[in-house]
Amino acid sequence: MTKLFLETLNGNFSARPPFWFMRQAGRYLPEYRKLRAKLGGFLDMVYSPKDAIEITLQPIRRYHMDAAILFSDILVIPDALGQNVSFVEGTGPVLDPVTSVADLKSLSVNNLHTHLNPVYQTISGLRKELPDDVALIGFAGAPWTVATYMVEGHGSKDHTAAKDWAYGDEAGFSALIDLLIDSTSEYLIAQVNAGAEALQIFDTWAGSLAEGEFDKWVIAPTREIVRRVKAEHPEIKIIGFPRGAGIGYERFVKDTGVDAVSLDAGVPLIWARDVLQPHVVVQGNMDPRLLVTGGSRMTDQAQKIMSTLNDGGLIFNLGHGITPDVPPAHVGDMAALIKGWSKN
Ligand code: 1CP
Repeated sequence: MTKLFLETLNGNFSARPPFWFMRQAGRYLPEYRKLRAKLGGFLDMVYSPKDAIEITLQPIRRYHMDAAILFSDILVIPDALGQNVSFVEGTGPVLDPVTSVADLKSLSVNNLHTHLNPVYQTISGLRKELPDDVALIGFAGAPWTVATYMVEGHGSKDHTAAKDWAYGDEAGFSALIDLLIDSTSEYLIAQVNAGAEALQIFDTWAGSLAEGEFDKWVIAPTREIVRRVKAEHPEIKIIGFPRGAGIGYERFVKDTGVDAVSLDAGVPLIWARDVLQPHVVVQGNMDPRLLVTGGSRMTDQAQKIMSTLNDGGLIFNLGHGITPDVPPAHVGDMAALIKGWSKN
């Protein structure tokens, strides 16, 4: 059976765009919250193939998106490198910060695949269980974004500690980024070996960097990861998400070698159509708050995205992840709208 999501990535566009939603598995779904309350630790769920498969399938059962995204997290890489990572209820991720080259000595790629083997098992299990027309997306965080968590020790909006290291000791910070390029490339290649059919690289904090720094810490590492993954798997399609990059999106699509780019809600649709779509498939970009709003404000914007961008390559998605306060019924309304959509 053909998979609309992969067809679009391969340049065969359809009357309606394929769709999935970032963070489509998670806390807005009562069945996720129930399982989470029963099972306890977030990372334990990620490293349990049985639970991770179930959580990945939950949104697909309800809405039959065109793609499922592996249930995992971007912070499994620091965890696999040997940094202490935990997820604290109500706080989010907490890590023992690494802030110097000396701290890097405690990290190593030696146990990467042993540690992440459950994730590979989740992927191969999902390939057996997913409906024939649903593609499976593997993912990782981009080096810059993962580094912000590793250096700050938690989520932050301004990334001062990571920037202070990057700007003040470029060689030292490069050693961290190189470690992340190595481990992330290996991890993504192993995901494809296990059965991932496309990959997304999440650079949530790309928009926080000054101009030259964006090229150094976002574009260059992403280009190197894309190069290494494609050297092993030339056919695999890779979606980049340099969130908040502004006009930097144009250099990102031209210089990294990604096949598709995920747009945050701030990217103007006509600019995306004229400047980005000639080079890559675009994905996005409805403001996730509109999924909370619902009704005609939500559906009008979805229609505007599809009528502006669906003459070229479009994967319908949000500009960022679904939040826990989204009513599941609104996600159902969106799924029905997109499945029934055609331009005229
Ligand atoms: O139940 C819980 O309390 C955990 C909530 C949760 C979930 C469901 C976290 C903690 N991670 C995830 C899953 C997840 N994370 C997925 C797979 C599921 C899906 O998309 O359906 C993916 C792709 C991610 C990616 C991720 N994790 C990103 C990049 C995308 C983005 O949203 O910007 C980032 C930045 C993270 C870090 C992270 N993990 C969890 C939280 C709460 C955060 C954000 C911390 C912060 O900066 O405040």
